[in-house]
Amino acid sequence: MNILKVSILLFTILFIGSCTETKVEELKYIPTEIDIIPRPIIMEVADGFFEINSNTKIIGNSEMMNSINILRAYLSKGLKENIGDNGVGNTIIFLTDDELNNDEAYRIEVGKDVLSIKASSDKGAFYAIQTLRQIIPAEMENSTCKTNSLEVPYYKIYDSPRYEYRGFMLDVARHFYTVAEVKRVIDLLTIYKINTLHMHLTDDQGWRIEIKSWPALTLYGSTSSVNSERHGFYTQDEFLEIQAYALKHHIELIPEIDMPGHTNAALASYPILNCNGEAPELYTGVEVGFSSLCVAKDTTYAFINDVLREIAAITTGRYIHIGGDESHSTATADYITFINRVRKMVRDNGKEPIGWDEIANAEIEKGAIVQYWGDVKNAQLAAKKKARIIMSPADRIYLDIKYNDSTKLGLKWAGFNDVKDAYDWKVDNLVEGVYGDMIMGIEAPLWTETITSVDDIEYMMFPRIIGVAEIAWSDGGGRNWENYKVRLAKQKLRLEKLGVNFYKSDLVEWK
Ligand code: TNX
Repeated sequence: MNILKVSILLFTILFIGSCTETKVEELKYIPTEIDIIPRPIIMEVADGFFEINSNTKIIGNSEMMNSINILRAYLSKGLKENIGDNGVGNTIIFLTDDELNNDEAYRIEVGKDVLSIKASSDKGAFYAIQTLRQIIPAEMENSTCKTNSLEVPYYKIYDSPRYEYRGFMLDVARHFYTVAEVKRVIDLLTIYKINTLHMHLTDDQGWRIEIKSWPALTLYGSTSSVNSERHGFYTQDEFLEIQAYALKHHIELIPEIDMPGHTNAALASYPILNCNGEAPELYTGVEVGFSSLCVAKDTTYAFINDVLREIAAITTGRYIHIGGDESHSTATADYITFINRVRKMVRDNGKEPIGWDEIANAEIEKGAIVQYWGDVKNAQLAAKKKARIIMSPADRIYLDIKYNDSTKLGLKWAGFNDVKDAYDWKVDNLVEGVYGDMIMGIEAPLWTETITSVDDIEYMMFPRIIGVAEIAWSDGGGRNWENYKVRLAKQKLRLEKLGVNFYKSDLVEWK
């Protein structure tokens, strides 16, 4: 017997051997109350079950093939036999429903012979799968033991998101994360219907994206990080790989090139970008507000245009984020001139600019996108100028802020954001004058000054990101903390099965 066969045999024995622990086979899921997060708009359950087994076929529209394949793969992980399109038993069918007026909306109807998923696009179908995933046992997320069948209660669900923008931001500049690590984050975002991944690609501590026309940005500018702990960069091919993975999960990538401040890594890489022609040292600390591109130099704009052109060429999404925050070393008048000019340059490169709330002080037109993070006056100014506002209140949903005094990771400049703080707020009531349609959506940023591993990322994200996802998807009259915390407690097994390192806050009675 060769080594391969021996190891396969050994693996098989171990695999069967471990089956005594988790018996998915014996699992019956008894629905007690609505406990899907984010909570669907309408959800009814009746007596009876649709049984998924090896005879079940999954069929549907070719436009929904991406979702169909994802569901097949998901179910095949936990079922003894793979599930395909030529079973002779009952049917899971994906259908187009053009009456759904939002391409992320979906319906699920479960009966004895048919489980139907209806949507107007693959997006809606994909979110239906995420809901289905929470209806079937959590053991399916990671089963050491395979089951013959699964039962899905007779559910009728109609669902549609409140906000079109449901985001998470990862700062890969303070500390760098590999392609595989970012994919892991995408996998986890998917479950809770987050649809935007904003990547903070550049900052004082490092430049993390290859720009072919300015190679020193990565040859030199990527070699630093906070405490010199984790540096690196993505080649454009790697960026494309992350983006393709995100898109398959219906997540739009937003690259951020932060300017004119937060630019020490670029300034250190090219003396010519500095007003005095001298490059500063690379930076490994955590201060902010000390760097600025040279606003008066033509070279600066030639540089920015090259960067924007290359970024736009590899970005399939609609947006490029230009940062614009904490530019304390740029004179106000210069800042305004700079933002006006750079926003136009983004548009000339075929993308829509987004900026942190400080950009409201520049000449922004109706419909410009402003991301509120901390300055109420900026948010109100943006509202007055009829901007569209992304809500990222630092004192609620900054995921790098500590849960409480005993949290080892994180910062506390914005107070503490415990699980309840991150969930228990009303989007329309947070900033006076900022409400309704002017709010485009919600984004929870994770800055990584103190974060150095995926375990750390997960610990700060979870469970807060689950609450953020619900605010973004299902906010409305009925949402309240007392009800939410009971539903959140039930996510424990799923998070454990997924191997998520989450914070078990005392505020929640984990089941
Ligand atoms: C503020 S929020 C920043 C970041 C820091 C963060 C730490 C914003 C637009 N800028 O540079 O990493 O606080 O919480």
